[in-house]
Amino acid sequence: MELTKQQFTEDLRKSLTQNFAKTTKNANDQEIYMSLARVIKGYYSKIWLEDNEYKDKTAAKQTYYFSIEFMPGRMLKSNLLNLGLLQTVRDALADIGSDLDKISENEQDMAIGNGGLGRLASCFMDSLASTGLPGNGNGIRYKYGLFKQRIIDGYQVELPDVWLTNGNPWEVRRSDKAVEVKFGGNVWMEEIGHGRYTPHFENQETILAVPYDTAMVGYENKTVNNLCLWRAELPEGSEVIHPSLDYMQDVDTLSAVLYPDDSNYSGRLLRLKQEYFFVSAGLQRIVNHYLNLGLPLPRIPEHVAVHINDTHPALCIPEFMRILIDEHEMSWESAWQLTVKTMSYTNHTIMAEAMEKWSEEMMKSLLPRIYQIIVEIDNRFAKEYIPKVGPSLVHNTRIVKDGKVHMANLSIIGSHSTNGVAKIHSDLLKDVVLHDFYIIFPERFNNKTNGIAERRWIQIANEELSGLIDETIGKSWRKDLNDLTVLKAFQDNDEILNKFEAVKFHDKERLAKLILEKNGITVNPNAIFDVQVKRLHAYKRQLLNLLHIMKLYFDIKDGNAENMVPRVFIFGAKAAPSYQYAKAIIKAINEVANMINSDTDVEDKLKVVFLENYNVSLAEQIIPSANVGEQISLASTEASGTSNMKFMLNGALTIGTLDGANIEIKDAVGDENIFIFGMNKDDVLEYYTNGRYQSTEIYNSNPILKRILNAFVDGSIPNIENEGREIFDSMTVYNDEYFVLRDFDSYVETQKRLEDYYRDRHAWNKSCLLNIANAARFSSDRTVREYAEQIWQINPR
Ligand code: NTF
Repeated sequence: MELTKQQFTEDLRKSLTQNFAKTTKNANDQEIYMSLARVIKGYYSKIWLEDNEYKDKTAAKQTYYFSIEFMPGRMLKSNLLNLGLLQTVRDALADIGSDLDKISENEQDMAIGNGGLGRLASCFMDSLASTGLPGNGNGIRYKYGLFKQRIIDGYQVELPDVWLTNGNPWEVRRSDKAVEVKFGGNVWMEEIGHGRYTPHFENQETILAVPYDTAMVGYENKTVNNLCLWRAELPEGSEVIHPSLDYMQDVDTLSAVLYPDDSNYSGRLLRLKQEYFFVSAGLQRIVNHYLNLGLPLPRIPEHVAVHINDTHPALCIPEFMRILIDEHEMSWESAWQLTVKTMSYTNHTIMAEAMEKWSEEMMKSLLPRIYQIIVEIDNRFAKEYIPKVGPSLVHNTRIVKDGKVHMANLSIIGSHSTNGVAKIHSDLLKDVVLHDFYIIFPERFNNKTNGIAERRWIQIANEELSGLIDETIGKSWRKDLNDLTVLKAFQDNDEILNKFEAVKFHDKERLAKLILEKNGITVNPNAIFDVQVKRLHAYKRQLLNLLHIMKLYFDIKDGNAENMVPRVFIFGAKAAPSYQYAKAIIKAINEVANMINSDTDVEDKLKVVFLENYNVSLAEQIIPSANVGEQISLASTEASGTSNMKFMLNGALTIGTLDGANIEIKDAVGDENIFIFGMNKDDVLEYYTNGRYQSTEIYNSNPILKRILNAFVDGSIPNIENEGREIFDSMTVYNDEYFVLRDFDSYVETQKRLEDYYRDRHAWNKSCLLNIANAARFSSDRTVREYAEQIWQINPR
């Protein structure tokens, strides 16, 4: 939008006076932030209103992306960038003696997600708006986001994330759009003639769902979509009949906390309540809005697509059926057709422990009507498909069995599309994990490789690099990332390559400063910055990284590292609070870090840094400065990964396995520009089928590994008596579930190759440039366009 510095400064002054009775001279940074946010909201709200009117007028089909997690991070710069105001506001603030970066730090990260799944949802929100696609989010407004991590004595300690204390300036509470969501009680069916039934309910608990809307502003266009987050409250009128304390507490806890488990299914009643809560509220609002437009219900799939992001919102399927049948008297057959046409589903993991399976008992007592509908869906599925595909396939794919409701099965049977998030992952779904479904519904399966919102991950996170790209190839890449390919023309131009190297060096200096401030560790910006940032999980194998660090440390101690290129290993990772083993690894990383960083023999050859409280904002500071991104999960276990794409876009080289999107990154950049090691998925599957892996054989026959692992239990690494034992046992007694030892040698060799390559500055810089130049296919703009065309059938404005 068009705006002069003067006009903006005027608006900010007004806002400061109106909201805080302050001037630009005596306001503090928090007050400036709040006032600024309100001014910005004022600017985009006009566009928001206009786009809503446009959407209503055209009644064009819209997508609703249901996700129990979102992780937008800070909104301020993102909104400024997308409105085209970043520079104007930066300059205007500088004129009044303020600094945009500092002001921005007063915004609490909106961290209502765990990791990859939630961040992907937010990248999609940015990309949908920025590609002009009508696509909205639907989720929960948790009072407490993902815990804040402190590291105390090397241990992870969790503190509550009270992100709403100062208020959230971006959200709009819409009380008039509140709906009721009902739980529990009894349901019985009354026959109303012609073989039709109507349900009756008693003793239900009613909770009011109040939506809070946040504008998702498109990049320099006219689109503003909506992220709708629901809060649980006492229903109106409940002050008349005095509610019990238990009930009031129930209402309060429902939308209070995000479950802090990543890739792990909890099975707790409150979680099931949360799932139904945001699903029911979201669908009610969609249907109400649709009917208010005066459109006929049987045509709803022409106007509405509902996406189920992982299985947490799978109750969309029976709830949509309930609304159509019970509230709008539709026949089962018609309702089912509409439901399958409207719904689509993404699977994000093949980890068995992440597969949601609710106990029938729990489902029946919490959601009696929904349970009935699920059973009916299941029975009809069996009746229809046993004659077509035989009893055994149907048995394997049934929704209700062994006393459990299988949510992935429900999601596939009740939708028209099931996709994985990278080629290898989608293939594994078809060939292995969901093979039986694939035989029954081959046309439903497809792949949508993940992507990242380039605006946040380079334009905002790396302004200096963005500026250099502008200088080199012009600015068109900011609108269309495909234009980055023009950079290929400069791959042998040393003058340009040196400029890119200089930007990386500045980024490293900035991170070095942050590391000194936060951890009190001095790191050398000339060292290789080698980064692994992601949730802590055994399958992601942070331990493999740590074992390699120990190897380098012993090399130094033995005097075998004379010519080593100095390295700084940087970690960021939260562990689920109940995940003992992951926490043991955090402790081990921190104790190894202390040991190495304080050992004067090491000098600055090797440093190890664990940055606490990894989140979106910290990622924006860390990723630009990486030389190397670690993507070392066991092949077949990481569905896609998305930090791999962020590193690539910021000119870091990947060291990784043939897993997730690493494979597609390798295809994009070529073998020379990525470091691949270890087993591939077929090697892994082979071990699974023949069961022949014996980690102790490797332990006993590999003296280097033996020495490293022994250090975990013989006191060489101080202060990890219990954790060291747990890790040692996992590698030996418990047979190393994720084949860390099996991939160790290959990893070490590849790290050595990488180090040698780093010495060749021309070759290295060229590879970095080619990573950036080939990053466009990992833009989430590309991903959402594929969803829009192939699954949702929605069109850009
Ligand atoms: C994650 N899954 C996968 O582990 C990542 O590989 C992937 O990049 C992201 O989803 C986004 O697709 C999860 O977070 C969960 F919860 F499904 F395990």
